Amino acid sequence: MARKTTTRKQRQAPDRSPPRRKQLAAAAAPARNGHPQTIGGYLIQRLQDYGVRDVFGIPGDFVLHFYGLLENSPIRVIGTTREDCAGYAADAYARVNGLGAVCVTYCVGGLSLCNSIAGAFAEKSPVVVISGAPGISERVNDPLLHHRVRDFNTQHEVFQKITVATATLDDPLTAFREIDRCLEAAVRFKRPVYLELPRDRVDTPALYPHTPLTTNLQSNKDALQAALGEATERINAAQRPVIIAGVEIHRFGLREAVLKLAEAHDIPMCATLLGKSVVSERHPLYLGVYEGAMGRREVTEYVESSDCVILLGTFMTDINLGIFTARLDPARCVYVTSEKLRIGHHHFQDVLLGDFVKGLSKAPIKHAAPTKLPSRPERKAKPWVASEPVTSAGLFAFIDEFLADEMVVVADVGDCLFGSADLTIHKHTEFISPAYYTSMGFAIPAAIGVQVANRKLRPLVVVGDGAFQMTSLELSTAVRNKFNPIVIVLNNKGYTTERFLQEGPFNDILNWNYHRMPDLLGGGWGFEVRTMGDLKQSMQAALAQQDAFSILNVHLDPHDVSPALQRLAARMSKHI
Ligand SMILES: Cc1ncc(C[n+]2csc(CCOP(=O)(O)OP(=O)(O)O)c2C)c(N)n1
Ligand SMILES: [Mg+2]
Repeated sequence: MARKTTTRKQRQAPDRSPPRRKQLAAAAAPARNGHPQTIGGYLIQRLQDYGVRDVFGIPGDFVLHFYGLLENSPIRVIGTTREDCAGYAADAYARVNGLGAVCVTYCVGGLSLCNSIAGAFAEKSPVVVISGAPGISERVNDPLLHHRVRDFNTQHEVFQKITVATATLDDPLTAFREIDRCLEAAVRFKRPVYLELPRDRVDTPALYPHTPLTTNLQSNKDALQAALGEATERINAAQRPVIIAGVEIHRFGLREAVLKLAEAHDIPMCATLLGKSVVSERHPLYLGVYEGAMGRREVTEYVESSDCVILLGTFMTDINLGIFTARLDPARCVYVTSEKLRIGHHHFQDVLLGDFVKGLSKAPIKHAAPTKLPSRPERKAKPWVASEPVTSAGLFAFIDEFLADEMVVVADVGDCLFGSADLTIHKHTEFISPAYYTSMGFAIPAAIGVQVANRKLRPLVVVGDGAFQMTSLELSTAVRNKFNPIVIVLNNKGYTTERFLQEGPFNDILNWNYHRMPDLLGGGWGFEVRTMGDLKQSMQAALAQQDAFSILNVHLDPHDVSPALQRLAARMSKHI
């Protein structure tokens, strides 16, 4: 495949002499025109083969040469302010694009990525972590090189715990196959992988021409048939089957198959909080988010009284299940994920999620359409008075009215997550949040990742003041790249979610002038919002500002929370 090796970026690189540029461009390219296939060049080639067009990160001396290669390849490097932010951005990029990548320096960069990559692992988001490392030739006599922690393998060992595959690309005999193996694992398991590239191995040529390896996983035909037969029988025997679609339906590209299954047989559908928006929330068969006692009563009752609950690609997490308040009898469930297939109490092995879901959508299911679906909440926002102070409930009702088709809601952790659970997401895949791992600080860098992946999407970020203080400087990257997220800061003067569980001074934080971030960053538009009238005006202005980010500092009472959080907090306080 011919690959472009000169780009706009080359013209911008000011301090590289022409011969050096040529050398880098050749190394970034695959083997052709007599240039050798190198470890660094092959990695860049394979990333592109998997659809990665952008890599997030911060350089350092152990990865600088590889950065030079990236810069001279068609891949765009998006610099961030911190490595953990690069990880969140790559995670969100992966959720939109299918695969994401982050490239950092040894230990100081890599170890700073751990939390965001752990979140990507927990929530099944495939991110390729590339870390530079000291050269193999530099390690003779075990020197104490800068950034080293314990020994030269420390960082690699840490990442073994939070990724699905790892490799050190130190040997040209194995490096090319290892790249294939790790990238394949990321895509197959939808989890992060780790590749460590010693700096003196970036240009190491292959010992012989390497052809990319891909494996084609297949279900065991008999097991698939038996599972489909049993599931069909159960659904046919049921009076009120219901589907719960989870996050894996999105990750494995099975949305169409689930819709086909639901539509062909008039089976109503719910989503989980982590999988929210996996099916369009405007679909006539869509009931709402199922979250046990935390969710809307009508949805909970419909699901829990169903005689056949078909759980497709859902994680049975505590938050998804309303802190384990869900009452789902396994004997009445068909439960399938990429890791498990259980029908009632029967377990099946070697059946791929995709084969099962697609198979079920074509199965001879015969079942009468449900006579009555639970009513959906009245979508008409309550009339409000311009002078009335903004409340959490009022804010989310207002946002619900404002949501436009091209918007992606990116929710952080805290009341913003629970409040946004009740928003109506117009299309699919338009709700992104760390709803299971729940690490604060995800949303702002994730919004950057969304717009790097697809500039046409406009993130509507809902974030608490506490979470905002963790990673808000990543708005700097929005200014640099002329991105235009609309950021709504729920300024309740502290950690209200925690305040709800246990009051204490540790829940107080400094009240920043969030709306003045644009002064600091030299770009963007800031608005201070106290009343519903302010909210309307500033949202209209923010929507009109297409060329830069907007930030709304929404003052809320420190004890005002969404109804969903009230329900959840009541449950959680029983466990503390
Ligand atoms: C990285 C991280 N640190 C700590 C927590 C624990 N925690 C959960 S919610 C919360 C408070 C969030 O505050 P804020 O972002 O202001 O949202 P609010 O609860 O006020 O809506 C904390 C500290 C966490 N989830 N993630
Ligand atoms: Mg807060």
